[in-house]
Amino acid sequence: MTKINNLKQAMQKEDKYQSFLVFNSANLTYFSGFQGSMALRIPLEGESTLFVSAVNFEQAKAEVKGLNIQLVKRGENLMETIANQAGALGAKFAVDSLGIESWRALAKAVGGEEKLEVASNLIRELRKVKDQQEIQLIRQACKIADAGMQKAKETIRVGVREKEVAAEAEYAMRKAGSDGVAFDTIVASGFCCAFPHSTFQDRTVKEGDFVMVDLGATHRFYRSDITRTFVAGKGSEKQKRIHEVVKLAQKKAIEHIKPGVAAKEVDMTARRVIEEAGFGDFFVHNLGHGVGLEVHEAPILSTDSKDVLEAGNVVTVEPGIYLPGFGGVRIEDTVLVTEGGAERLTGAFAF
Ligand SMILES: [Mn+2]
Repeated sequence: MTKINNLKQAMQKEDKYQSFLVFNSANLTYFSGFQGSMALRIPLEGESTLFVSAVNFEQAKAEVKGLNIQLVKRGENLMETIANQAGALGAKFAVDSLGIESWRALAKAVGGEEKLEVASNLIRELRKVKDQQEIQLIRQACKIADAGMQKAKETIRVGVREKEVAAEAEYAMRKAGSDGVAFDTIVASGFCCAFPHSTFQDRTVKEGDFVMVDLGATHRFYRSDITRTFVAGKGSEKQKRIHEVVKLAQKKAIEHIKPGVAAKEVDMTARRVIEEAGFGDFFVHNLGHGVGLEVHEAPILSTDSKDVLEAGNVVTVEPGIYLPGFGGVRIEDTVLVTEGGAERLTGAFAF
């Protein structure tokens, strides 16, 4: 229960919370290793309690170690159950995140909104730095994503439909052991590549089209994220030029990564390459984001990020150039920040 102890330490430093009440589903998985609980109470002292409804109770008992497991019966008010279990009605509670109606119900149960404080940042900071086991799971999710990308590459040809490429890639990932996709697979061709998140089209790939493939796998709740942009048939000089610029931007950014470096510096390193090539207006998103239990988490690689990189961070590096009406290129890998720099976790094949 190192993760829980780490949170207790962070709470001790703050010196104002009696308990941390966790509701966010990724945070619940993070601390319990289990998906399907309703809440977790982590008191400063003593055992933590996982609140589970009848539907998942038996599975939780079988799979969760080191936590009290409390059944929340059908019709029972979760917030009142938590408040009763927590006791100590004068105390202050840290909360990670809640919808507005649940927040009101919790406030009522503990005796006032002034007893609640949003402290999701404490958990954000913990989840940013992956331990060895988490890194191993992400590594495996990345390997599976590579298998999917390899299959996408083999499937892309003039005349193929976007959805067929996506289906083959996802099938390959399943066969390689994926628990599911990390997010909806994107296959975008031709002018659609100018939309960074194109999903609704089902174009038939034409000669000379860019084909952008963005996919990821999930392995025991941990995720991966990779993008490649291919050309069907023969590419033009302009296409090659754009692809080279994006590739160079990614390479320079990855070379810049090491512990102690500000995340915004890494974003700016890639952005500078693209600006110098004259495409500055067409890199319309952040350079990258953390990957773990969620496909978008901390740290963030953006121009206004306050994160500073640490060994154990896992981030994407994904520069792109998107030219309206023409198409676009994005190249993305999931990267581990190591003591010495960065290790690419995706991109095992030559694509
Ligand atoms: Mn991404």
